[in-house]
Amino acid sequence: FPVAVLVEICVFFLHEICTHDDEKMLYGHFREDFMWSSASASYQIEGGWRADGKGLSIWDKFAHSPSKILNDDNGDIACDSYNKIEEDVAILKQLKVSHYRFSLSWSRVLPDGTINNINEAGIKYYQRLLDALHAANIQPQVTLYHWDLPQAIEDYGGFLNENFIKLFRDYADLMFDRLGDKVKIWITFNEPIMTANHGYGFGSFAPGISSGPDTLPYIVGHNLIKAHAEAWHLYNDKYRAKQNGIISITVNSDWSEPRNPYRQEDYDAARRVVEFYLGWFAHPIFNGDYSEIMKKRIRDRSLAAGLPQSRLPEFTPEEIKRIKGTHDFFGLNHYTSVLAFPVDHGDAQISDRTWLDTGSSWLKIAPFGIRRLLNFIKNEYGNPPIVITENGVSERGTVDLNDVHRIYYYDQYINEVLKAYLLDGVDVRGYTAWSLMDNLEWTAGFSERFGLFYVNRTDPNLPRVPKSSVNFYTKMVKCNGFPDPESGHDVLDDVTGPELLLPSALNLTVINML
Ligand code: GBH
Repeated sequence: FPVAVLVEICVFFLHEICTHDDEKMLYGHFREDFMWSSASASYQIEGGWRADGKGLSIWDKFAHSPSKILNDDNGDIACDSYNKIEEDVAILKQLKVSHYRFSLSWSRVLPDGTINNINEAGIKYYQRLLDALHAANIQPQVTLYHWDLPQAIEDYGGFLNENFIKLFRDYADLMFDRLGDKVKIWITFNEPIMTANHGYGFGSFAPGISSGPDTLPYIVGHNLIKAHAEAWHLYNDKYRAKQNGIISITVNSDWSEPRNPYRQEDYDAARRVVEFYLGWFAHPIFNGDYSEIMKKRIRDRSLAAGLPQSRLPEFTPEEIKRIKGTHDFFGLNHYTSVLAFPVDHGDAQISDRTWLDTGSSWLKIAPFGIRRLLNFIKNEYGNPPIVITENGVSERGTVDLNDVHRIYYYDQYINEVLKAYLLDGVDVRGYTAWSLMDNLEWTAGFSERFGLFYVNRTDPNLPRVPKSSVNFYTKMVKCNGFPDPESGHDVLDDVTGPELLLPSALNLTVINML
């Protein structure tokens, strides 16, 4: 061989070795029956806060308390989805998704939270929505609880009261009975950690309780896990045989890397972050009981603070058995990653300066994290079927329908999901884009916009207007992934516009926009 050729061969292989999987796009497809979905939540889109006998929820009350929500926005009208079933189903049809994930407003169907007082008008709204979805051949994924607890239940202590478990079971029973013939996929709770920590720890979310940040979140989590398990068993025993659906929980988690990859302490911190985030709920439900890491850490700190016992409540052996296995799939919401390292009072989390900003301060674009988190779930929780029930990105400020940053985000994140599926053998069954349309982003109000569709709030009709990402996501759905451009005849060939820009060019655009 002439030296020049040898050098060239070496350079070629060096390049192959050095370009990590993480950086290369992978071509390929998801399972044939892959569930492509987009999501919303009742309080964020419905409005109709007092329509037709609806009771108040903790978010109604919270939003009407001064300065809890940016600009004092509230969900009184939101996207008016209570009156816009046709419009919502029309945009889902435009997206060509096979599924739609939405949540039920508990106080719309049970104004005082209990089955003593059933609001038929509320149930009818969901029946009409389900009928419209079925007519459009879109399968519903229904969340029973996405944070809008009936205020009447909160008045009796909400999640802190063990009676919550029975109230949730009754509510679930009614919903399975009245809606279950039209629903094949149920989710009990959305992101329990947010209820525990933000609702009853920091108090930054409804119901805004911050009186016992070290203890109350663990009590809330404990009752929530038991309520989930009771709803799962109820469905399993009473409804599964005739309704033939599946039911599980959706947990959310960031992925966490050590800040310094050469420091064991940072590795341990990164592991703890995921174990306290995802594992708090996933471990009891998939593996049985809280993880040793969590039990030990909280016990040590409780005793060190002079308490007689751990702040983390204990499950009895019977409870451990009853909770373990109450899942039909692993529901996962994921948005971003962090770098962890230990400090005196816990584990600090920062982000890498190279990760792109978005419209939400907490959300940095770090696509590699979703693949690692999916692998973590595969390895830690017995390789369960995973449904990604939320993933997405926001913008704020000036409206620009050409949302190249969102196209970039979905392109990169979904490709990492494909790598997890094809290269790592993770059993990924579905992907859900958060969100279908711009909506009430909780305490950020309407200022942070996650939608594929823009909602023009200056027009009283609140029209849904497609952003450029609609076209992109629709093609992703139609292609069921990433067809190889060299194979010639694939649908992605007719993609035009920003998705053809090189990633580096896109990065610049994204930075300029935000
Ligand atoms: C999901 O929560 C929700 O399920 C959905 O309703 C929501 O609209 C969507 O994501 C977008 O946020 O650093 O104290 O400011 C995502 C969970 C919410 C967790 C924001 C981290 C940071 C709050 N994330 N939170 S803070």
